[in-house]
Amino acid sequence: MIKSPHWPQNFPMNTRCTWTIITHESKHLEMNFHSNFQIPDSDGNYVAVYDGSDTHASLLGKFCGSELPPNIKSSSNNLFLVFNTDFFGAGRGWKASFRETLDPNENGCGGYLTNSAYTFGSPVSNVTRRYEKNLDCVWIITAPVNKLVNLTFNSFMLEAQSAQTCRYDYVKLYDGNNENANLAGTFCGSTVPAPFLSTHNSLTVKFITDNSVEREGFNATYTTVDRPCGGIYNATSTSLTATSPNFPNEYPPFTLCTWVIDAPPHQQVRVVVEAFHLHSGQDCSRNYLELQDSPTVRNLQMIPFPIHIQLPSLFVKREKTHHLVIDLLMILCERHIQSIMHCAPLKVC
Ligand SMILES: [Ca+2]
Repeated sequence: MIKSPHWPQNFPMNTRCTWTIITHESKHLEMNFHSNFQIPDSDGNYVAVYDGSDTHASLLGKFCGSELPPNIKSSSNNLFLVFNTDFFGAGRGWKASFRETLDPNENGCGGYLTNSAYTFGSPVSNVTRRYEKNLDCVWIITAPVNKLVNLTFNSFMLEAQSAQTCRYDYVKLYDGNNENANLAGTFCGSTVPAPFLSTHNSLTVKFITDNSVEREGFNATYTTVDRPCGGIYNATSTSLTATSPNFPNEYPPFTLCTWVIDAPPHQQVRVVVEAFHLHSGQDCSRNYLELQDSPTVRNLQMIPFPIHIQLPSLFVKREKTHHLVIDLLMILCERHIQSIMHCAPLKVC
């Protein structure tokens, strides 16, 4: 464990500290910052991590602010840290822990996966046919934009939980591209976890083992699949069509689709709802189409319900930002036509 000077009190100004972290030659290092990371933002305030023994090694990250940095893995057996502060603003600083781990490339303990489909699992000893002690493996799976990651466990045999908690050996799934993303589940024991479909185009799988009791481990396969609806799109002068799933047939129940549409700077997004038919209800809480002018402004225009829009219905962004979010929530089903939208940038006068 290492930390900034005076932690958790404010660190001193105009200070430079360095740390060299070394482990066994065949091993690698993983380092993670703890919560309450706080380095006031200024040019001379930062903590920098280098993938080697000095600042000539490649820079893995330079961090300040209050957002927790991602976990870091070395490509060799050492890491070099620099903590620099200037005369502007003191803060609590940071605390980090590190541990030795396996080489992601040679032993399959984690790595960055970008294939459209791949099978991976716990690194297993050739002698015992069980996983090793003290593992900390992280796989980060990234699919193309507007694709999702579908992960299925083929086998799963880890040390059992204790007091209903997976505290010894476990697998954690994070619904995003790092360990700060939403935790989707923690698994241990011998029950094979259910398949998992990511919310966006990335998924992080973490595998931890402690220093006693090893089992056969796990094996999992992921595939990348198309989103059923929604996605991130760039509006151009050519119209883009968005529809509810299965359009023009009945949409599935309990579906939330989000389209994020960006236009180039100084242009607007124009949406024409050409067809619209959601299930009738008391209000908009169960089935609705919502247009937001930016991610932070909600309910700019919520189409009231029950409704059958007179066509064509036109929506033009009012703000001069170039970001539009469209949410379509469908809980009850209705046959026939639902919604279709065209988007095109519109020049701001
Ligand atoms: Ca264990």
